[in-house]
Amino acid sequence: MNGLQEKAPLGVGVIVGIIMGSKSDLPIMQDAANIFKEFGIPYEITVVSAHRTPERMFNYAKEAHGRGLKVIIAGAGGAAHLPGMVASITTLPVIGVPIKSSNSIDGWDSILSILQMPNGIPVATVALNAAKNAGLLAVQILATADHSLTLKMQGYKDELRRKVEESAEKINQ
Ligand code: RP5
Repeated sequence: MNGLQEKAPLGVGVIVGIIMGSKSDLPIMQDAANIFKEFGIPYEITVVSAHRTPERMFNYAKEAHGRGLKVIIAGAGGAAHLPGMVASITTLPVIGVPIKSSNSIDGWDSILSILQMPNGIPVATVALNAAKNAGLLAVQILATADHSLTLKMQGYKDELRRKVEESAEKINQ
């Protein structure tokens, strides 16, 4: 695969869109895709730049709901306007992933660009580079209308607990 088109065909069963400002964001954003693979959720992943392809961004956000998407995950770094601008166009929930990219000063620029949205246009902002948590949050949003996903998420959390208890036991020995 070329890394940016690994997905079901557009509009066929895809319920999550992962977008990012540059192909250079892919190593981080891949963590979200891995969560959807683990949970068996059809997703698409592509590059949409707010600054370099504003029309592509507008069309993506405008058409997302009609194409059947339920959640959008948007990652960007530096002057990271993609998540907020997409959120301003669509009624879908948007999860923003701040990325410490090559043009980031220290990552705070990415975080604040995505986090400090004006009233009325929320973006659910996860931690720096935390695309995995963005994926998990999207699963939890989808699980509110899908009991089988709730059960899978419970299993995921049970496994986290089991691992911590196992490591605590090892340290105690
Ligand atoms: C942002 O600029 C992108 O999201 C990326 O994080 C950053 C650097 O992009 P490239 O110069 O690597 O294309 O818009």
